[in-house]
Order: sequence, then structure tokens, then C-alpha cells
Amino acid sequence: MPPPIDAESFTEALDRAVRILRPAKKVAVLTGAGISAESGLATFRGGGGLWEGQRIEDVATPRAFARDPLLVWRFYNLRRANLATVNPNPGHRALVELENRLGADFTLVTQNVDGLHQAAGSHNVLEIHGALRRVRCVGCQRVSDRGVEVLPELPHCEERGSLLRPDVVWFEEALPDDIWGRAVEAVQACDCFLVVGTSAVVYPAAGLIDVARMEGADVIEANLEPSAVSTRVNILLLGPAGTSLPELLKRMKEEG
Ligand code: BV8
Repeated sequence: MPPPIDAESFTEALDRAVRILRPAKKVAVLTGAGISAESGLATFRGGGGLWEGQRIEDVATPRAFARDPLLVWRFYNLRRANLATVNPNPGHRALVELENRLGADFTLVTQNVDGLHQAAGSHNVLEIHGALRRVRCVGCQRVSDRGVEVLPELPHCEERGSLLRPDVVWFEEALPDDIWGRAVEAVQACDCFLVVGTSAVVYPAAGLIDVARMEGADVIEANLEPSAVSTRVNILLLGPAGTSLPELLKRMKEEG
């Protein structure tokens, strides 16, 4: 049973995390909106969050899109426009460094749809909730990468004339089987699971923490504040990921 989350100092938690992460042979990471907060992208919950201005039911479900595609596209086009103005931050870059240290035995599972992990240089990224840069034709299901191009208010497929939708996973939609399957496999196989910047309230993503624990992996969490899974992790690094992750990598290099 992991020790209860007490107010151990950040430094002590960091030292314990280094002792676990450095010898780890297989590492899996789960990130949420919090790792992109220091790049200037709004998170979902908490002050100023995306859900503050909108209800999930109105902009992030298939029924919302069927009911009012224009409202949904306004919500997503605004987020796409923000993507053009942001860059990866030191937290993203620390995960690139961790992947470089571990090579093939590193898998980055992200709930984020902002593409900032790839922009930072991460390679083995599993986007379990899709990607803002991609759109999908509701008619022929063809997916295309539109980057941060400004799309029409209500974009249509050139070939079929059908409506396009954001290629993201909405609530009440299944996650892409193959990507989700690879994410579960990576977490089952890891000996250290790093959970960064997620409130851990969205499933099935949040369930990965219990998958890791069931397989006996050590779970390290990095978050500004305790999340819904903090009592189930071995170590909680309280602080901004843009500080804690680079510090973690710096110490890993120092001692070994
Ligand atoms: C599914 C893509 C089944 C779109 C997202 C009723 C009916 C059906 C399903 C359900 C139901 N009730 C519950 C469910 C399950 C539902 C769910 O979990 N709902 C929640 C709200 C309770 N899940 C689903 O519907 C999933 N699908 O279950 O399908 C099925 C199966 C077969 C066939 C058909 C159906 C689909 C879930 C995916 C939804 N799509 N995103 C988009 O982005 O617009 S989820 C959305 O939330 C984002 O992906 C986001 O990443 C994710 C989780 O949020 P977080 O990333 O954690 O962000 P949040 O703001 O919450 O937290 C930020 C954290 O960062 C905080 O902890 C904060 O402290 C921290 N932080 C802030 N700054 C920093 C920081 N940490 C470190 N450093 C900082 N600087």
C-alpha cells in the first residue's frame, strides 16, 4: 500500500521519485490538460477552465454536434486558433528527455488534443482522445490533418460535401480501439507510471492508474494539487509540471 499522502516536502518527494524512476526499465506516462497549462492553454476544470464557459453536454458530445454543429465548431475553432499561438513548455520537453533516456521502453499516453507533445519532440505518443489538428468527414469518415489552418465556421468535406467534425473523442464516444489497446498494454507492462496534470475524473483514461497499480508498478503523480487519484499513488509531486518534471530529469542525470 503506498504511504498516505502526507505533506512530505517537495524535495523529499522528488528524491523518492528519482530513486524509483532512474532504475525503471519500462515507463508509461499519462498526461492531461495541466501539462499544457504553462503553455497558455486553458484546462477544463477549475478557475478559467474550458468547461466554465460551456457545458460538456452542449459542445463535447455527439448529440451536441447533431443539435447545434455551429456552436460546437465555434468551441473547437476557438481552441484551434489558440493552438497557433502556443508552444511546448519545459514540462513537455522534460518528457522528451525522459523518452530519449529510455528509448523504446517509453510510452506517452495523452488525453490532450493539442499536439504539444509531438511539437516538443516526443515520438511514442498515444492520443487517446484524438487531436484538434485533425478533422473527420461525417459522411465518408476520411480523416485529414488541417494543422492550425483557419477553417470555415462550418467546414464541409470537399469530396462529399458532408459536414466535417473535429477528430476528437467526445463524451459518450468510445476511444479508438487500437490506440486505447496500446495504451493499456504499455501501462500493464511498465514498472513506473508517471501521471501528470490530470484531475483524473474522466474514464476510461483515469482507470489507467489502477491498471498500473494492479500490475505492481510504482505510480508517481505530478500535479498542482491533489487529484481524484492522489490517494492511490506512491508519490505526489505537488507543483507546476513545468518545474517538477525538469527538476526530476535534472536529478536523474546528476546521480546516475
Ligand atoms: C466512454 C476530447 C463509453 C475532447 C475529452 C455517461 C454516459 C456515457 C459515458 C459516461 C457517463 N458518465 C461517465 C461516463 C464516462 C465519461 C466520463 O468519464 N465522464 C466524466 C465527465 C465523469 N467518459 C466518456 O464518455 C469516454 N467514453 O466512456 O465511452 C463507450 C464505450 C463503448 C461504446 C460507446 C461508448 C470519453 C471520454 C473522452 C472525452 N473527451 N476530450 C476535447 O478535448 O474537447 S475529455 C477531456 O477531459 C480532455 O481530454 C481532458 O484531457 C480530459 C480530462 O481532463 P484533464 O486533462 O484532467 O483536465 P482538467 O482540467 O480536468 O484537470 C487539469 C489538471 O491539471 C488538474 O488536476 C490541475 O490541478 C492540473 N494542473 C493545472 N495546471 C497545472 C497542473 N498540473 C501540473 N502543472 C500545472 N501547471
